[in-house]
Amino acid sequence: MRQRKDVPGVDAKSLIKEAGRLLPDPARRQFLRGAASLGTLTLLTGCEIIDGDSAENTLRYVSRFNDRVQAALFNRSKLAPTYTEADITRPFPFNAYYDLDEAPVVDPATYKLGIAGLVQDKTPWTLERLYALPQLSQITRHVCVEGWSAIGSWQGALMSDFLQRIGADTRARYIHFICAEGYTETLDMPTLLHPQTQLTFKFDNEILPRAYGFPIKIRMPTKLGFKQPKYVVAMEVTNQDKGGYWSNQGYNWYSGL
Ligand SMILES: Nc1nc2c(c(=O)[nH]1)N[C@H]1C(S)=C(S)[C@@H](COP(=O)(O)O)O[C@H]1N2
Ligand SMILES: [Mo]
Repeated sequence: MRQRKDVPGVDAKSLIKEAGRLLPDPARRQFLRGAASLGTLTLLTGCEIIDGDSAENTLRYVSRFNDRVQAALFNRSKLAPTYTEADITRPFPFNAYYDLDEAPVVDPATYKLGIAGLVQDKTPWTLERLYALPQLSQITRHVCVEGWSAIGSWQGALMSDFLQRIGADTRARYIHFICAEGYTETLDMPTLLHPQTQLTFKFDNEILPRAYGFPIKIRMPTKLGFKQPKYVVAMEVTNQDKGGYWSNQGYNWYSGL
């Protein structure tokens, strides 16, 4: 995706409509059906939204409220649907904020996954060592906020196993991921500990091609596509939300499915 999301102007009507769209269900339906006003928004979100507050601030309050509701509803043991080989979308789409020929080229010989923050063992991981980890396979649906979805097959290490191996403090709130071309994403710990969250090395049983994030993609069938960093070069276990490429531009941070 290329376009920055439009933040509507100070026009109260369009602001309320936009804020309503950001609300999680069922609050959204209730809000849009009923008397949608800044007053009701304040009641619903518990944030003090005052007339004259900038549109951007108001939307930020509502989006944060949405994050809290989604995080509270997230069930760590509820599994996303899985599919069969025959369901795999071929060719699987490539997506990034640039064209494929501009995608990062990572040298496997010198690559190391950097580990930082609240972790006991910060030794960087070579690909040889990563590939020796026990691996799992999943065929799940990838959903992009731009309005397409596709079923793919991914293989890699279970993220919760990897975190245990490096002695990550899983009481920390987040992990911040950094990608080769500068894309970043912060993910919440409960999602990272979900049994389908994968440190992914392969697509369709072949080493991840450049298009799909060589050498590492974080794959989570419980989140929208833009929350799933490709070309990951470093991760930091932290209690600070360090944002992400698209959520910094107004997309909902949590973006659960
Ligand atoms: N490093 C990086 N990761 C990224 C992106 C990106 O531009 N750079 N785009 C995201 C978006 S919006 C989507 S939909 C998926 C696309 O993954 P795919 O190319 O494997 O389909 O990657 C996500 N991860
Ligand atoms: Mo996406």
